[in-house]
Amino acid sequence: MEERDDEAAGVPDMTMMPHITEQAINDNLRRRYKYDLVYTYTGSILVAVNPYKELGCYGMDTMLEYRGKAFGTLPPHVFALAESAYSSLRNGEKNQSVVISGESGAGKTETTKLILQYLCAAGGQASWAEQQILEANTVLEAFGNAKTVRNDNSSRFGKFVEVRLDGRGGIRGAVLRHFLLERARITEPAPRETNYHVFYQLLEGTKHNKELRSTLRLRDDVQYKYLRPEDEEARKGRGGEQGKLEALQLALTVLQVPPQMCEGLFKVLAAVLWLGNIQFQDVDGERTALAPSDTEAVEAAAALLGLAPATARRVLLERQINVRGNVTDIPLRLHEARENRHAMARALYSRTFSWLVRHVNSCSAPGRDATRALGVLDIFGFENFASNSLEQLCINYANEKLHMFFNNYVFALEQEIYQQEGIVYNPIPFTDNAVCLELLEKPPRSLLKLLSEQCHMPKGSDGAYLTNIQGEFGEHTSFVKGSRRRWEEQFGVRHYAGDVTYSVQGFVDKNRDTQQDAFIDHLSRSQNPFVRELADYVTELSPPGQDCTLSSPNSMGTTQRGTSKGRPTVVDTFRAQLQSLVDMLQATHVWYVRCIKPNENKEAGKFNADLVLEQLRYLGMNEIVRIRRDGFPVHLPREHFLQRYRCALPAACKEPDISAIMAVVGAPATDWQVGHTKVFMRSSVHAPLEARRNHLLQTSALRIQKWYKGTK
Ligand code: AD9
Ligand code: MG
Repeated sequence: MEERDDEAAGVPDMTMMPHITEQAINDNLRRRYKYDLVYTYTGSILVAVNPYKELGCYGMDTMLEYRGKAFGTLPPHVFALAESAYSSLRNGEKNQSVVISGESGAGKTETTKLILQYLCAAGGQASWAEQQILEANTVLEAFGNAKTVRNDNSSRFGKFVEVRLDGRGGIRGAVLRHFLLERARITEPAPRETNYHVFYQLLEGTKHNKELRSTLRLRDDVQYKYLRPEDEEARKGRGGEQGKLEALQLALTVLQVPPQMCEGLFKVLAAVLWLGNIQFQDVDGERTALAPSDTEAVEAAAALLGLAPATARRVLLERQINVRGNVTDIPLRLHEARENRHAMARALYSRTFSWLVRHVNSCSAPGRDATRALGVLDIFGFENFASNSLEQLCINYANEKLHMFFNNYVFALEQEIYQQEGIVYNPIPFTDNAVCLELLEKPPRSLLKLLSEQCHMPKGSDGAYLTNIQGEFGEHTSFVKGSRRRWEEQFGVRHYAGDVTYSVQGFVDKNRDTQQDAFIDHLSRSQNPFVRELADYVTELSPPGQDCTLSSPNSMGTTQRGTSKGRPTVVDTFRAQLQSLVDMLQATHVWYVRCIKPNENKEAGKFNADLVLEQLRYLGMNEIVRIRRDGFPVHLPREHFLQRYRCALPAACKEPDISAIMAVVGAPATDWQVGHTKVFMRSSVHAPLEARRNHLLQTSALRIQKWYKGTK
């Protein structure tokens, strides 16, 4: 790192820049990045550029430095934001939440961890509840993260962690919600990508624990297909698995998973690996058999799942249909049997993930006195791949929804309040994504609604869905018809972050997500107690706020075609979950962290200005900086303002008065206004007021201490 020249190192708060343009914002971030200054404010919004290296600024000493300090009094840092949210909560203000956004690899998950670490440290002595919150993260990362081309530790699910506190600011527990675990990865990781970390941790860790290895029937000389052993490229950059299994086991212990359940859970993971190795062969075009030379995989999977081998064979080779109460076995064809086995593996894994989340929630459940909440949202960023499916549509829909929420919070509501309060301001236009969101979700007819409708029809198909939406939305400004060549397979959506083309193949099956009921039924009678628990609940269709997963095509081996009218589909559940998330965020004070990815190569010190510009554009940073500069983001009711800052006035001043208080910190008249009921300020006024108040409170506390000692 070069020696720092403060002027060349840009400004710490972009609302202080003399000229606001995309170029100037980009340039400011670049200058700061050069000196490892990865955090920059835009008023109270934190912009974080991924350093891709250890910065050494996250230790306990730094945490202590930020403890109790008002926002803006120290250099920009994620701890300053965490501290502000935490102290607002302690001061009795409304519940707080932090929304972290950015594309894959931008640093959302690392930011989430830093915020949680800060909160756990701020709560004072490390308590059991704090320990559990941090360990829950170890478990979720092992089961929900994987190496992708964009990120070696990519989260393949969204999460909202709500830390609950008591009235004194002590952490009493946490509540976790998760969204859309990517299921295709369990059976088909994309080229150059890996399966979930936990599989590799298990294989590496049991090399040193022969007993566990033999219990799990894992073999050194067997290659597990679900791990893409042939893909050298995928394994590059992996490693560092040593000690991870022990860490995972320790985390499970802290989370009070009983040893018997732990073993059961590992057995399910091993069973998933063996399921991937089962070989089928065609009998006569109609029926399928297991390859006679290779019985080990089936036997191992059956034993690990606690099923009799004959039962396992039956669910692998046949499906059952239920016609008016008469159950008939129908043999599966070769491709059906292969797909059915993948569906089993995905169901087992995603149910295990949901089980873990529920378990974490039950064991770190906050007590009744935990009335305050500070939530952190780490949700998948916008995705646009060479081929996009229903998973991407859901992810991008979530981003549209949060973008709308952000716009509403930062621009629309803000300007509405100015108007109501009679504040003089220059209206700032912003890119509104309401039209796209309407196309996606507005009842009665929208892309998602029509998809669910299609799934309720016994003969519903991807093709019919595509024809429907092309007819319905052909003229919609946010709908892009597929190119003439791919007219029968694709459609596009004009998202706020760019156009995305979706391939419709598999939409209907993924959205129905029907499962082989017979398999689940057998699981409920397994010898493995953990497996019995997995059979107990239906992850996919649980009520909003619980779990939601999305599977790959799975039409085989089911007793049901079509989904009855009343049964919610995957997108129905996801939509309800998102809405409940947004409603909840709406009731809180929201803090924003915008993570930026500086280059595509996961490289430290490299700032690709074009790549950053693209992100700044779709994040609408230009408008954000302007509204934060020209607007008055801090509003306090007059009474509250006077009560809070009257301490800044000399004792002789009998009648507290807003202008007198402002004069004490030398606030220029352009930086604050008094509305009908509230005082409006820029951060440049609010920060020194807070600093002055803190300083006065501290000195008077010291004086009281001295006086008290003197009286003894
Ligand atoms: V994804 O949408 O889950 O694929 P994220 O969550 O946005 O993505 P993540 O937080 O996982 O990205 O960060 C990616 C990598 O960047 C991490 O594994 C670290 O190697 C690196 N990173 C991110 N933030 C920091 C940081 N503050 N300090 C050091 C960081 N390294
Ligand atoms: Mg992540």
